[in-house]
Amino acid sequence: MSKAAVMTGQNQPLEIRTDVEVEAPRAKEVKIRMGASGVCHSDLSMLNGTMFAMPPIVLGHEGAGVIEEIGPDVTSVAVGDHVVISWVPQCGDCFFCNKEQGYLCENANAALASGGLLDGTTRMTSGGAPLSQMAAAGTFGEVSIVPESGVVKIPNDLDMKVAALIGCGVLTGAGAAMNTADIKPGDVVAVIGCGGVGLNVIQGARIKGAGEIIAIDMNETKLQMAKEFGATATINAAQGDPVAQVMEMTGGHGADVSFEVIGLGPTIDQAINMIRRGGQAILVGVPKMDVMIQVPAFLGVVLNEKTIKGCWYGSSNVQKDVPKLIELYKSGELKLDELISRTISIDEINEAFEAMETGEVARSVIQY
Ligand code: PAD
Ligand code: ZN
Repeated sequence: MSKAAVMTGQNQPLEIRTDVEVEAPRAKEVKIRMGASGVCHSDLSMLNGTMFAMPPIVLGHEGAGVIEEIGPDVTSVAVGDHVVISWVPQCGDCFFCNKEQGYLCENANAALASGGLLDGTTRMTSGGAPLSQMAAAGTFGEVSIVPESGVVKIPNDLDMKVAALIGCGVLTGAGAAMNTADIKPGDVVAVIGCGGVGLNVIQGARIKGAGEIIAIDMNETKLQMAKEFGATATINAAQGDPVAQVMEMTGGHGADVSFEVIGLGPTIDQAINMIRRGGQAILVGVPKMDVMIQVPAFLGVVLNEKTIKGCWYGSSNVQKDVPKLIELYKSGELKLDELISRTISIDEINEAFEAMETGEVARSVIQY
């Protein structure tokens, strides 16, 4: 039996269960002893109803651990390997994977919607009842089963907390800047929302050679952190209209590229309105289902040739991008230790959600 933090209903505190049974991995699945898991806003979004959840469910999708057991037909990893979990298990052979868009993998999408693994069923039970697994993962559990295609092997000496963060916040944020957007050296980049994901957008933009990076948040602590990650200017959105301020800072043209990394209608509008003619607005934050994009087709998009582009998992092909990000971390270009505001135990998960809501932390990371 093992321990896991379980969502039992919308807006209910997660329950710490100690009676979780995890069955043996089936074909092309692996059992993972979790080393660490970050707490991402998407976990909170499942809990508060922004994203669809199927309780009882083990939340958590940003994790890393050690392979404890492998199921039949597993060939790419072995017992004892250290791995980062990919919450989009990329099958490598579907319509999208064949177009090198593994982040849109068809098989992964079906699993994500099912609350289970690739076959739609879960490997965890508590009190005899099945527990769903968020994003074919469920990293708020000491032990989990994930698809073989949902793990990426990493060096054994990489700190588990750092590795966990790569699994979502870093792949998504840095990937949004390095893969999804087309940032040219010298570009003016604006990032709205400087949490765990937004800070990674900032450092991805720095690595891509952005000339100016304008960080926008309502929280002064986050704006200070944004500077450490590469922001060259900050705007406190609680003190005046960020669009007007970006326009003023760019001689009235607007930013070359903006990123929305919160998931709110008004900040999505800001992201679209603060880019220049010919600019790109990249939407990363996950909004509620009923949020609409409001933009005049002619004056907003056609005449000004604006690109509005969604971003899923930083457009990452995980088997290529995880090693690349680890290299950037080792060379000192990618700051990952600095993202960890708090190291907590699984028992403190509800406090971690509170800290996220008050904006105190970039990331709380559970150490198992
Ligand atoms: P977070 O809570 O750590 O950060 C959000 C930041 O936004 C905080 O610093 C807030 O202070 C700031 N903020 C809130 N409201 C405003 C406002 N009106 N104006 C300016 N700043 C504001 O979240 P996170 O970084 O973990 O996640 C950010 C979003 O990204 C969230 O919606 C999450 O679900 C989404 C996400 N998307 C993907 C993807 O593939 N698209 C992956 C992972 C996370
Ligand atoms: Zn996440």
